[in-house]
Amino acid sequence: MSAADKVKPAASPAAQEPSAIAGNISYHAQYSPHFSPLAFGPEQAFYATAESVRDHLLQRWNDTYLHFHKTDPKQTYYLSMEYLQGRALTNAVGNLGITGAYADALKKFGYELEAIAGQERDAALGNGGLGRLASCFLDSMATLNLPSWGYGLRYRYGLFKQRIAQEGQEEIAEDWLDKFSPWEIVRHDVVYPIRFFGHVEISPDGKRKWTGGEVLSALAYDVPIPGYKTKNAISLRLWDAKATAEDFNLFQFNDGQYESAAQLHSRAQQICAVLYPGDATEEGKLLRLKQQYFLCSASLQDIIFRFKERKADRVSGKWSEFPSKVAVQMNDTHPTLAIPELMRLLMDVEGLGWDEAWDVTNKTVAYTNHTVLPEALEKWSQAVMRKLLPRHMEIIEEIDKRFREMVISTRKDMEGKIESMRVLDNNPEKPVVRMANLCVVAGHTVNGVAELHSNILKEELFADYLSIWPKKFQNKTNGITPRRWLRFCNPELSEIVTKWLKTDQWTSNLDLLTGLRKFADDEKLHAEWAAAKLASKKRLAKHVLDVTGVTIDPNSLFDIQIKRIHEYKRQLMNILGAVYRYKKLKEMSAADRQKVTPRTVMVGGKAFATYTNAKRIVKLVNDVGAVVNNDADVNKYLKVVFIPNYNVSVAEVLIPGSELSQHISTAGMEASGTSNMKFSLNGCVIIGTLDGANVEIREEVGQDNFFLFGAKADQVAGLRKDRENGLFKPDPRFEEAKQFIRSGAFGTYDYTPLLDSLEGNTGFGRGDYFLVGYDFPSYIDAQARVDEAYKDKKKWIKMSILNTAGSGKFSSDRTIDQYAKEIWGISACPVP
Ligand code: GPK
Repeated sequence: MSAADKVKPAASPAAQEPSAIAGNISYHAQYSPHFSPLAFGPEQAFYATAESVRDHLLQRWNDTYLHFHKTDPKQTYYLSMEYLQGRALTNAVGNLGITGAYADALKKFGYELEAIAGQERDAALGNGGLGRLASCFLDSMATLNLPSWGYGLRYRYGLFKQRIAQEGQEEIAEDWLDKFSPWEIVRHDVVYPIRFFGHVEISPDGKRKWTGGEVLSALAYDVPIPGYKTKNAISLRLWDAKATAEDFNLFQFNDGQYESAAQLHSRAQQICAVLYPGDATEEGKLLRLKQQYFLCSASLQDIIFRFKERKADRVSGKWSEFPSKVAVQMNDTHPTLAIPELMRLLMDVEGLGWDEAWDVTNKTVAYTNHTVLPEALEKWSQAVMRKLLPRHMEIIEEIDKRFREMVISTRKDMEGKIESMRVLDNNPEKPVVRMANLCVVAGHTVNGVAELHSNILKEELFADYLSIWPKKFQNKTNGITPRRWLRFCNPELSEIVTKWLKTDQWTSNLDLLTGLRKFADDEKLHAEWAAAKLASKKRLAKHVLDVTGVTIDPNSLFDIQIKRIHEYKRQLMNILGAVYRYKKLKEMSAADRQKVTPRTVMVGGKAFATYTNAKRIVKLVNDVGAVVNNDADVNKYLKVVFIPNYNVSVAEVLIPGSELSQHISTAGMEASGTSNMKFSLNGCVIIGTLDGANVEIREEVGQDNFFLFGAKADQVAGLRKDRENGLFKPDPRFEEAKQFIRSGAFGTYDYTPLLDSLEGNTGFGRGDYFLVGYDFPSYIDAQARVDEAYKDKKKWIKMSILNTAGSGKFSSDRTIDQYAKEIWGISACPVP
């Protein structure tokens, strides 16, 4: 049926009333010609609705841009290679306060808003925590009215889709742009040249100029980001790579040389083709470095353009003013090239001397570290860097030289440390640029993402720099947006919170949640709380049935671990625990089984395509599930489910329905974790180690409301030594669980290499680097305490309430407010 059959189209952008909104949706269905006019199924309804909502966003975006332009405040630019935006429709209408009006409008076409919102594809331009953090930060920046923008890349294919087949995980190209994204606005007037390769020319007066090579164009796409209950909407500006008509060789084409005629066009397409191209090959490494430079160069050219645009007299200088108008935050080391690129633009294009350019750069850029895992600290081959970015390599060499000279002349005592602190590692076998060191040397501030992690940075990873720059190092404990992660994803619980707090202000002032503490024993609240949880559990169970075909019991304890699959996150310990539980259930009498707390263990997450052990873990969870779930003796008491294709919108279903969630990394290895905050906020109790933000969550919710186990961060090094020296005596339960898998109880797949990784340094053993063996007994004991606690319904609900009540600190509004005040020096600039 055509949209026009139901509602007369009306071009009324930013309409507020349901009937006017319906007219506008109808208008978009017919005059934004993406589909033929007669079709108006749920999919077409989604696109037309989104375009109608976009009208609201655009109006705000324009007003905000103009307001920032006139007020000329200091502005933050968040540079990130990743954003995990997920779906946008529910969030947009929710933040704009027009959910009800859009729901009513869609009813006129016979549609439910929720179902239409479910049509949207996730924008998955990120891998995991770091990317989702960037997206939560954008929401908070807009909500706090901060002059701030995000910059990223417009990947054609975002994070792969995961399919579970007989052999385990399969990766399929993701398709968020297969039709189109209704949220992005292409800016044909925002285009910058980006050079690769070439060489440096030196003019007679000594000036250096990078020239030659190949030049592509960066084209801007803006995704408007609305704040919650504010007129401000900021921008996520995503760059796409383009070649021009001039780059197209018509002569070659007419000569039948089709591929070489469009060579530059195809190179441009490669740049933003995929998020995180495999970098096992030299080509892959080069492409990844190109992506990073592309983001940094386009963003900085744009930032400088805007700096000049806002005041006419800046066209010819005033560079000392730059750091009072611009803050650049580098989200991990991926955008480190912002440092040499800003230096290059200031010196080679704007004509500043080294000292002045260095001063401006240093006062402008700051760096967030998200991991201490050595393999994740980026190091780029000097040869590759010199070939792709010859001028930047010169600048990096000069930064390195000046840093060494500074230390030698001012800090004799540090001389022995210089080699490891330098930006360049000139090891003749493999000379590299150490990106983290470059960030520390060049940035004005370095921050970790949770107290424990920031302390490890100061005491270990960056300890040597601390004595040179004691004030450079800070902590900014991560946070999550309470809009997406409670208000919109869990409407049942949100309503209860609003009702008992007698206000919905908690949505933007999350500390108000502490007001729930005084009702933690109230039976009426308990009843409402339990009913909301059950509703969410049923929704979750339906999702599980839809995507796996497995029926799970909403009255069992829902136990969830969802995150990227990584050995340090120890999904393997979780599944060994489930295997141990299964074995004990099998051994029990039927009468004893009836006393057991029924449990549904759910694990979800993607393994990096070439990470073999992570993929084996995915396979193991699936294999264990296939046996356990079909075992009629025990499947009333235990189910094990692998949730395929974990992403933001799946998390929005899983987290509200969770009762226990596992955050069980080896202490000291998870920088923060952010899903732990989302679970706790939704009244889910955590079983976890003293790692990352778990430490602070436990402090906030109270230690009685957190199931703690495992070694502490400061024990880990000693325990690894013990293990190496044969001093570790494994618990029989650990041996039993491994042996059960080795016996073939879960099929014929060879899990030997995976299980051997948990053995000592003998034979194939990798020494159990992640200390699963050491922590396993205390993990099993903690799980037994969970079972007992769950039997006492009152006690459990109280724990659940106290988790929500203690989550106020973990709002990304708090985190961003701290960044704004303590790192960026920016303040709110609300559109009047
Ligand atoms: C850290 F280094 C990285 C990375 O490349 N990707 C990523 O998602 C995560 N992270 C940490 O592992 C989490 O502990 C942390 O909460 C998250 O970044 C955000 O800080």
